Amino acid sequence: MILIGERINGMFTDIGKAVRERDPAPVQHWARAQKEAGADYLDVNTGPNAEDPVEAMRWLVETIQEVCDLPLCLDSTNYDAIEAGLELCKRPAIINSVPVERPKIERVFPMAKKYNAKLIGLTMDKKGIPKDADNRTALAMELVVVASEYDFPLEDLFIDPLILPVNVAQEHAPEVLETLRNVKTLSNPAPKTVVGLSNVSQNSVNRSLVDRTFLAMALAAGLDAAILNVNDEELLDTIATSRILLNQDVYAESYLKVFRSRGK
Ligand code: THG
Repeated sequence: MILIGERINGMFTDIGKAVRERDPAPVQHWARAQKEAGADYLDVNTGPNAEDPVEAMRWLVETIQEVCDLPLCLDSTNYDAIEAGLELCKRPAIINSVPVERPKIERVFPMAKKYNAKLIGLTMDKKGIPKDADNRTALAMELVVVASEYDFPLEDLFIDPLILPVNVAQEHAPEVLETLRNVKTLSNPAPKTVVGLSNVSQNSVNRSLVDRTFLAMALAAGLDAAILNVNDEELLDTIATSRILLNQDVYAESYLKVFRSRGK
């Protein structure tokens, strides 16, 4: 599975402050720590309160790339900020994200092709996030059709069925799992799937347990990638164990150790 480290996000107090004060230390600390933990990509989000999101994104990308060579997942609703980040990225990035809304689609798909970026498409439109799997799947299908229109490779499209906090939107969780299963039947090749895992446990108790239980279920439903807390060791052990139980890795008594040494 593709691990996208969630930690460089202005939603976290230390990163929000670092962005405001242009202090590289916390950003570079988390870039190194997430790479060390086994991240494949780093999510980069200036946070909701960045004064000038375009300049903040430029600063984050440059600050990260000074100490870390991982590819980046540029996370913003501001496409000028995403494009400013793409211009600086040394390695092909992931654009995070685009909903099913025409003007946004028309801006983002050509941008993804120009910068050879992968793209996360959200199962939401102007009306918001549908409650049930059928309507989420219908929006995923629209994204697949759009990708074909733009001649965008389906294996570079990640469908995000948008998991919500279980304490306030419990009925969404099984619908997200069903959507993950459905997406794999939409086309050949099928698009990939991704979730922002920590959403599920926001404001709930025992967050790590909620995260890793949902992740095991999502992996069984075919999940390919997640934006997640790569520094949660039990979460990574759950991925390794799920891979064994889904017969995706060969069982060995040392399987946890083998998984944790990936990429090092
Ligand atoms: N889909 C896509 N992108 C996403 C999301 C998604 N990007 C953002 C988010 N959701 C995924 N990243 C996070 C990062 C942090 C948290 C949740 C999801 C989080 N933060 C603490 C909190 O709110 O409790 C911050 C507080 C703190 O500890 O300082 O939980 O779904 N495509």
